[in-house]
Amino acid sequence: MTDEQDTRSTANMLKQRGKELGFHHLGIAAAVTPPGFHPLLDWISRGFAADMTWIHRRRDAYEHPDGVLPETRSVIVGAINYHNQSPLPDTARIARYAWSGHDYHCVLRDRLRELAGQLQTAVPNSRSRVVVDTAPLLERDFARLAGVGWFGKNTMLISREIGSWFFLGAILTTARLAYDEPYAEDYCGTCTRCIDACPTDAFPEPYLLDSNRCISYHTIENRSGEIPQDLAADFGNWIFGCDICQEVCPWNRFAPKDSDPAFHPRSDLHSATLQSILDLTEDEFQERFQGTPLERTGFTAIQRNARIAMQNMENG
Ligand code: B12
Ligand code: SF4
Ligand code: SF4
Repeated sequence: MTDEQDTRSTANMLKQRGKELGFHHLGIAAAVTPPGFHPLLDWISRGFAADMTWIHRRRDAYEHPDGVLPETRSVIVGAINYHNQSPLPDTARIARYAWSGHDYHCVLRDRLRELAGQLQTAVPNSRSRVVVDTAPLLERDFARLAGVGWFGKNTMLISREIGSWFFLGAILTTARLAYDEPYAEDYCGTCTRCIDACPTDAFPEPYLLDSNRCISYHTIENRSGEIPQDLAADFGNWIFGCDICQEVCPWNRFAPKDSDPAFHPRSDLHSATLQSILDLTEDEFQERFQGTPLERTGFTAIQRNARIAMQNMENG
C-alpha cells in the first residue's frame, strides 16, 4: 500500500469505529493555526471572555495544536448528539446538555480514548492526546475544518443533519491521516432569529458573543460574583445555562431527537421546580447533583440563580 492509501484506510477505520462508538459525525482536520486564532485574541482583548481568565492565560497555546501536543499532524473531531425531549413549562430551566446528569467530558473522553487506542494499534509509533474542553484548543474551529458544520450567528457550530445540539471532543495525534474538506458553506443566510431572541443582547455583532451579557456564562461560570440586577432581570427562569439562541434556530426545528442513550434526561434535572431547588440544603444538593454538571457550579451559585429566577417569575 502507498502512504496515501495507508492514511486513507486508517481514517476510514477510525470513522467506522467512531460510528460504532456513537459519534454522529467524525471528521479529520490538518493541524494548522485555526482561522479563529486572531479573532480569539481580539475577543479576549475586547473583554468578551469576562472572568474566564484560563482562556486569557493560555492564549498563546491556541495558536497551533502543537501547544497541546508537540508535533501534532492531525486533529480528529467527534460530535455526539444530545437532543431528545422538549423542555416543560414552569420548571427551573436547566440547559439541555445537562439533563442526563452525566458529565459529557467523561462520556466523550472515554470513547475518544478507545478510538485513540485503535489508532495506536494502526500507527504504532504515533502519540495522541484526547481533548474535551480542558485544553487550549478551539474545538469548533477544528470541527469546521474537519467538515462537521458551520458557525451560526449564535456562534454555535451547526450541522445540517443534527442541528447544534451536540458535544464536541477531539484527538490530537502525531499520525498523518487523510483529511476531510473544511466546511465552506454558511446556511444562516439572512436569518437573525438567535440575535433577536437573546434576552440579554449578548451578541454585539453576528458570530460574536459577549460572555459578560450571556446567561449561560453567569449561571454556570460566574460562581462568586454578584450578577448586576438589571441583567439578572432578563434571566427568566434559567438556573443553569441557557438554550434560547439554539431553541429559535430553524436548523434545530427538525433536529433528530435520537440522542445518544448516555444523554437521556433524568427527571429531576428535566422537570425540577424552582421551589424544589430552593428547598435543598447543601448536603441534599451534593447528594442529588454529585457527578452532574451542576456540581461544578456548586450549591451557592445555583441557589443564587434559583433566587433570581424566582424573583423574575414573581415579577411576571
Ligand atoms: C468558553 C466556552 C463558553 C463560554 C463562551 C462561549 C463562546 N461563544 O465563546 C460560555 C460560558 C458563554 C459558553 C456557553 C455555551 N457553551 Co460553551 N464552550 C466554551 C469553550 C470551553 C471555549 C470556547 C471558546 O474558546 N470561545 C472563544 C470564542 C472566540 O471561540 P469560538 O466561539 O469557539 O469560535 C469563534 C472563533 O473561532 C470565530 N471564528 C472562527 N473562524 C473565523 C474566521 C473569521 C474570519 C472570523 C471573523 C471569526 C472566526 O468564530 C467563532 C464564533 O465566534 C468550548 C470548548 C472549546 N474548547 O472549544 C465550549 C463549547 C463551545 N460550548 C458548548 C456549549 C454546548 C455551550 C452552551 C450551548 C451551553 C448552554 N446550553 O448553556 C452555551 C452556548 C452559548 C453560545 N451561544 O455560544 C459546546 C458547543 C457545541 C456546538 N455545537 O457548537 C462546546 C464546543 C463544548 C463541547 N466540547 O461540546 N461556552
Ligand atoms: S445562551 Fe442565552 S444569553 Fe447566551 S447568547 Fe444565547 S440566548 Fe443569549
Ligand atoms: S437562528 Fe438563524 S442566524 Fe441564528 S444560527 Fe440559526 S440559522 Fe443562523
